Amino acid sequence: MLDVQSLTSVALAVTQQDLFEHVLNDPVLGSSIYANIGLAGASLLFFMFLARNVDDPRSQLIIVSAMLVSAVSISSYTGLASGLTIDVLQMPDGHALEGATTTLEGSGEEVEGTISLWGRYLTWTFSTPFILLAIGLIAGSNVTKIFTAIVFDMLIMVTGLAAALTTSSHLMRWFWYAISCTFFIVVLYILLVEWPEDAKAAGTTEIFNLVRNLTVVLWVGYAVWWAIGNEGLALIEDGGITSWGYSVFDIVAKYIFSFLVINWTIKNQDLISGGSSYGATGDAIPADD
Ligand code: RET
Repeated sequence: MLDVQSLTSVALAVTQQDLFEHVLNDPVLGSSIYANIGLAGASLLFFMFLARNVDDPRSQLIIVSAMLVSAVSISSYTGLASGLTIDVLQMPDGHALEGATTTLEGSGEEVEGTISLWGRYLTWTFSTPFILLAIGLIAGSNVTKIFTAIVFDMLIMVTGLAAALTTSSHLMRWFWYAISCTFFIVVLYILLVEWPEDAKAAGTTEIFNLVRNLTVVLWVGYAVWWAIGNEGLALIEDGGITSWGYSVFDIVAKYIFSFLVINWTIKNQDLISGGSSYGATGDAIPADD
């Protein structure tokens, strides 16, 4: 039998279309997403143009890696824009936004919960490894260190996603956050202690320091922003402003970062080159030059 309570909950269920329209009709939230779809697309085309004449395989690997950051980004922001990878989540007892409501901008309907752009954390799992691969290759690091940095990095993002999606207990949200930060320390150690020595040996210290510093400062910024944004302590309660923070970090950590890497690589192919057969796997290995 259908009672009044279940009727209300049916009426209040947030659909994907509600979320799509919410993004569309909230200028702050919407612009934080649409701007990045445009920027990611434009960067991809621009990087393709810049690198059109590069034929050294190791330089190409660094460039492709940097370009993949934008390729993942356009997919990530499309997920958010379509409402596929966002939700209105009801925060557990003890969270600053426990019992908060959100007005859906499309329908004007008020629903319980706060907006979560959880797709960001999901897709960072696929974009940030390419940032680290590019930095590790520039530093001339070995497979062990690159593998370690990348796997722990992916775990940062997956556990960050778990922190965002856990609604059962406030403590468990922060426990996930603490696990994520612990993995982050591993990545920071590699960036700050291991790779500088490798970069020195490779003669790439200058560009390494530039992109490494940019990365370390911004990545710490993401972690702090999560803690103070609507999903953490909610010092910033608004989902749109929280989202713009990440979007600004993304613009520097992805597109500006990639431009610096690609532009430098194009000009320093001699230094980066591992020979024309670098990475070859078949019998038809061209003669080494
Ligand atoms: C989270 C929350 C949990 C604790 C930590 C985090 C770190 C996130 C970082 C994100 C970097 C994202 C980039 C995206 C570009 O594509 C998940 C926010 C430590 C470091 C560079």
